[in-house]
Amino acid sequence: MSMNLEKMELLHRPELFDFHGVSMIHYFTDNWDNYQNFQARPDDILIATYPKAGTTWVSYILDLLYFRESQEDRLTTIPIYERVPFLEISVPGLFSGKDLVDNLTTSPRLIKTHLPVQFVPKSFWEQNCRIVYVARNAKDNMVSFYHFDRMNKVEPEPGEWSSFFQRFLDGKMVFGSWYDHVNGWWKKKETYSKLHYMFFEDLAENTGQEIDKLCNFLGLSPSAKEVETLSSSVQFDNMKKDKMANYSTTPVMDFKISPFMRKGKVGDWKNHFTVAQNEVFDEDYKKKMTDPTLQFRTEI
Ligand code: PPS
Repeated sequence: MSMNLEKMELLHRPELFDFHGVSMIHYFTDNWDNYQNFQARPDDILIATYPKAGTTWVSYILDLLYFRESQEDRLTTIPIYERVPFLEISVPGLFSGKDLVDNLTTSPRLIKTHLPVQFVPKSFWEQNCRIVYVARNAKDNMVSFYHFDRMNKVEPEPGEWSSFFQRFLDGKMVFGSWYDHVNGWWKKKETYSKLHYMFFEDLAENTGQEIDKLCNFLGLSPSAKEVETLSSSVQFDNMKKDKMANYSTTPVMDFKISPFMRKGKVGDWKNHFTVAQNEVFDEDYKKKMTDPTLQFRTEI
């Protein structure tokens, strides 16, 4: 895939609009009919997340689990966003996630999506594909999203932190409300057994244990030594310096504003939320997050 810098400069920041009840931007809806008709294969693995919840981290883990030994070249030559294509993205002349997935020659194919559960192409359900959902606590997720929107030209302008904060609470973000996203996917677990729901905070606290759980779900059985090696390869500092994992090869992001691998921490929200914002947030959170079985940790 060639990415044309000149074309990127012509891009304007997109506007949010309502799409079947979810805030979206045209880069993720232009190709709607095409990706809704996506033909999944039974061994496809879908990595689903709300933006900034740990997609790249888990994509990288899965990619190494499946292909580290057999396709060593891949690690040094193919960026993660091509190894694990983003199904719904379409930036004319630059990216079509659907085409990238269709051109994958790997088995399994690893596919990234940020779609809320009700937008997932039906073929994934019909083929009974494995799905890994990663969720991150709302406060850190919001902060990470804010910095991402500052530096990523295919995202809407974030505006000031205080207005971004309010928009997040109102669910007026790209891919809609965080609250609806994490709850929608959580509920899906009740009726779809091939869904592994994991948390960014658990992965940060005990990477090896989360890799073990993931492998159990995937039917893989790496040795303890392999899990230890993998766990160390995917720590933040290692991924941050890896050009094929840190997004430094894409022209749509301005790392002078903020790097993609920014901090990778649990609890960075404390450096952004004012005391008053935290109170407003907590009050609103209680009203929206009424399912006692879905619990997040905002510190570890
Ligand atoms: S995207 O654009 O939606 O695909 O972004 P996503 O990959 O979901 O989220 C990016 C945030 O995940 C952090 N990250 C990590 N944290 C800890 N360890 C590792 N290995 C790791 N890899 C990515 C990344 O730094 C972003 O979070 P913030 O808080 O902004 O640093």
